[in-house]
Amino acid sequence: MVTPDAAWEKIHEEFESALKSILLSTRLDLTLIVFTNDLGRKTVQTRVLDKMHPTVLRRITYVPILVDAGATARYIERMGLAWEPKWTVAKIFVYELLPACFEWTIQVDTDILVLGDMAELWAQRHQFNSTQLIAGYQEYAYNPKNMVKLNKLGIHVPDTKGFNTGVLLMNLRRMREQELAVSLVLQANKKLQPAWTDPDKVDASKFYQLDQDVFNTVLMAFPHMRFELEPRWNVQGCGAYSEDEQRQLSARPGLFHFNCNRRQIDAWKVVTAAQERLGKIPIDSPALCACNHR
Ligand SMILES: [Mn+2]
Repeated sequence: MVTPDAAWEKIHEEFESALKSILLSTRLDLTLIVFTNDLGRKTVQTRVLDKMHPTVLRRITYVPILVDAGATARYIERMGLAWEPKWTVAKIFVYELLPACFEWTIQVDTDILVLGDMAELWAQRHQFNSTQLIAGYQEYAYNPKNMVKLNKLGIHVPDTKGFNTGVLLMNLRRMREQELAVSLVLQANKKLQPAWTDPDKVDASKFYQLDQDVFNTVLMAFPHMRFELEPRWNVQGCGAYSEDEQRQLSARPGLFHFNCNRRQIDAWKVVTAAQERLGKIPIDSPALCACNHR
């Protein structure tokens, strides 16, 4: 989970609600890795974990990782890029930021609500073939213009929908082995800056693609690395779902992702009912121990 400086209260609220929904949806124990700053680390400790019931706390191993200094910045520097790292960049370098003993991870934004059993999503890793390394689902508010720029560099990017990075199941071991692919794209991006349409506005020393663009660039140029999740694992606020799709996704929901100002999915019955149930369960409740809240 990634937490920016600004709007911490909103993020804290999102984080708490996302975590509660995860705990309620599965019996799995969690290694909770939170990418944040020092304030975020303390806030998660004092306002969330310290308040939890001991039986619930037993399920969680908390691993805060500070991204505003340290490994991310050094990694970017090593590639010769001067860049103000955005918070979400941690997603790209997660395989570098986590200890080598972490072979797999599920990476999620804070703006989510989980209703399906995370154990089912976790089990999807057994379905990966020998070349796949990241699983996700398509982006509903995708801008293909970013990809066109890469075609100019000879990186072939087919005209297909991109990947949303709000929910990713990652084979970290394989990502470490394939580090070259990500590096290549970052280097390509650096070379690309002067070719942008309005060069006056572009600082060539800075890196402009956000995490999702980088993932899409890699995964579209190297589609054999990509594993497609079922739509139920990333039901997006950006999505323009038909009534039929809504019915299907509501019948067996996995995870709701409130992107695009929550737009569509916020009003779905299954979402409002789950929000209401979650709201009635305080963070210190032993009910978060393990059950299924659907
Ligand atoms: Mn999000």
